[in-house]
Amino acid sequence: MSAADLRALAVEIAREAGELARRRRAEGVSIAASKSSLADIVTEADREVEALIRARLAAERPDDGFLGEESGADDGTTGITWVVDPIDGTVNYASGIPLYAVSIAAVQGRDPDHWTALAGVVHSPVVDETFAVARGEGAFLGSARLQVSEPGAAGALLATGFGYDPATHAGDLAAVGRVMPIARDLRRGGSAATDLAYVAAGRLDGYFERGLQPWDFAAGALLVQEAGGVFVRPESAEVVRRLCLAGGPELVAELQRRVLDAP
Ligand code: LIP
Repeated sequence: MSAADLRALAVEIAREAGELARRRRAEGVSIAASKSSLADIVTEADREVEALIRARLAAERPDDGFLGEESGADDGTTGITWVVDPIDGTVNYASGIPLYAVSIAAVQGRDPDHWTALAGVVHSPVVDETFAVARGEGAFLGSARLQVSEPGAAGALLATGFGYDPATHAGDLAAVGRVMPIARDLRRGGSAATDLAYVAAGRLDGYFERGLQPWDFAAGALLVQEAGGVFVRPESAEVVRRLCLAGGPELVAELQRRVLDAP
């Protein structure tokens, strides 16, 4: 199956999963549990949507691997792993804030530092936007080819996020303070996958956040790369909450200097 075929399958499943998520949200959402902290929640819909995605992938690609936020990992035998966040922006979703997305990526390998992303989709059901990508074939929103943007004279429009652990907020806010001198403004949307898709689409100039999970960035990173941008997770002493950076090459280098290399 080509990267384009993997993309087509990811798009088909993501749109179906997004419709289920949207329908369940309209019916009312219940919190199923909290995970790493009280703020890190999972809804019954997260679990149901991931189950749908997993079942559809198992039917179409039974020998591939799977890595999902809610149901964990299974090794396959093909070397291809599907990396899935069924509802990225879970807190938004549970709170009724209409900014969440289904993120599905097909990668060659298992290790986020070494895998090769082949195809991906970030689908936003509320606004019905499907950002799709296949390696070497560009990133698209519908038929529109995506291209990252460069900051204007007023500075960069940036996005970031904060972890679920309150103990990390002071450091994250210090990083915000170090990047604001080059920013025109900052957005904190609550969905990393959506933020990355917006960087690929040129709606945001850049993005930075510590502590993302592979399923948060697997599809969005490839969107950014195929839209002419860079997505990096620089090695540092901070192993658990790795910094993710995305945007045009020059802006990402400046963000890294200000966020990672600063004292
Ligand atoms: C979320 C990310 C967001 C981040 C949150 C959380 P989830 O993913 O998309 O950018 O700030 O802490 O990790 O938990 O909604 O799938």
